[in-house]
Amino acid sequence: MSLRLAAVDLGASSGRVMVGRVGPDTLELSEVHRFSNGPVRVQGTLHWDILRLYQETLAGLGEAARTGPLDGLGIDSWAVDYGLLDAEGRLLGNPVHYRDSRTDGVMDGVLRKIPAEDLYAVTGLQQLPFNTIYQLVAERALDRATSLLLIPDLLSYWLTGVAGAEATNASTTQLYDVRFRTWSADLAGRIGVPLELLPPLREPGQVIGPVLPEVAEETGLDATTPVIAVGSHDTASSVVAVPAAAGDRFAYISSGTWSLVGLELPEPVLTPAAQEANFTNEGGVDGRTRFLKNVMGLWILQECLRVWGTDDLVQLLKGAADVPAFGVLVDPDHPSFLAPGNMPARIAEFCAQSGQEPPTSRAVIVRCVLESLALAYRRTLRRAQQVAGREVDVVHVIGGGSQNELLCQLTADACGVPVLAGPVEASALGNVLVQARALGEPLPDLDAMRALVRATHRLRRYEPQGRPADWDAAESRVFGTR
Ligand code: LFR
Repeated sequence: MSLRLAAVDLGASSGRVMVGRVGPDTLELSEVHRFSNGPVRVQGTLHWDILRLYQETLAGLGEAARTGPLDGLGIDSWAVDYGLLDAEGRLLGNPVHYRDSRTDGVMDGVLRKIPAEDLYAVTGLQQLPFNTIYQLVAERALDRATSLLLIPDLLSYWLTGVAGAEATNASTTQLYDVRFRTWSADLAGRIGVPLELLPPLREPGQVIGPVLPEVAEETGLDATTPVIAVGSHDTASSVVAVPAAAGDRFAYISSGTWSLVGLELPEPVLTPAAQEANFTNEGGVDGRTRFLKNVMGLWILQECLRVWGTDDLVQLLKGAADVPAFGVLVDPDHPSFLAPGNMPARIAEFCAQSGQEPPTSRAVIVRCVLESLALAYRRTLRRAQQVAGREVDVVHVIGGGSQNELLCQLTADACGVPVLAGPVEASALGNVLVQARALGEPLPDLDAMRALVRATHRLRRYEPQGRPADWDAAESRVFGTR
């Protein structure tokens, strides 16, 4: 016997609906619908096209229903962004994209009123300019809103009519008290957000409700199909699917538009050192802590491809593999790489300002991005281990970036430990695993879920090569001795 479950997994550059089959020895996914996603600029503001995302979700669920009856469905997406609803439950405008410039300078203003130490002591969150707390300070429609729903919660609300806030994603808002696992009334009050705006919290595994009759009619789903809260933050779902064995000393890199680099811990680390290093303590499934940092990720490369008008990554990677190592390097987390735009030009600019010859060929630019990412991974992992007092023997690279062989090899070389790459669709796997448990599949804990991922997915291993001293030299070249 196995369960048939739909995972709706929305990333910043693409979304997909997958049908998963989960049983005692079975964990299979098949993609039934894939669609593009990205910012839409309207009169100077970057939005998400949320109604199209909903429509694509319905289309995907319709495809899924055509493959046979479903036992449940769950939604995960990127974090921090939200829709505001009025008293009748209607959406007040298109959600704003976290890369929009409305938050420029907002963080500094808030930190003058709320000391960074106080924020960290309560939320344990890394400072990113687009955290929900800063978006809300910049929000214009706040006085008309009665409820705030994070993106996956908004879509679940449209599917079921039931509002709520799933905890792993709520933990990314910087309004969530990581110690007591509740909304922070104090922080909300201090930025002028009424607590009533924030809906009741729910845990991954909770059944949200059956799909509405109109949804059943449009998709062909059975009207009793439950929508289940999963780790609705995509990174929380992908960490569920890290194929580590019990007792392994592992780190992970959830590699997509962002690279989320860190450790899984039983408790948050709220020390001054953790704050200083700007590590986040995001909530994981089963109460785990995702102790990690955002590294800019494949975003820079995606934007290069967009500007070059090509999607032939394979050819570009071939070229980059032949470029000599340790040429041009950048700090991928430099704020100039955050907003959409001409990344090749911004890389050239970074090089000019740091006394390097700006790269002209595409191959050199791609090599530069990948080596710079590997360097940032190395630096982040070292800090994570120091600050959390843990050692790591292996790095699991999961998500789309696990298919990038050059990046995986560079990551192993830079970090000086083996990389295990895969699974690619980690978020969707974590999504269906949590649903399966909610519906009674005997997957008592994360170890059991991960054992099933290991037993059913082939991983690729990369051994570290090259000289560690070269990476030391590269690191001090880019970051100084900091
Ligand atoms: C990855 C991710 C990151 C989050 C960023 C913005 O898709 O969810 O975890 O920091 O997107 O929401």
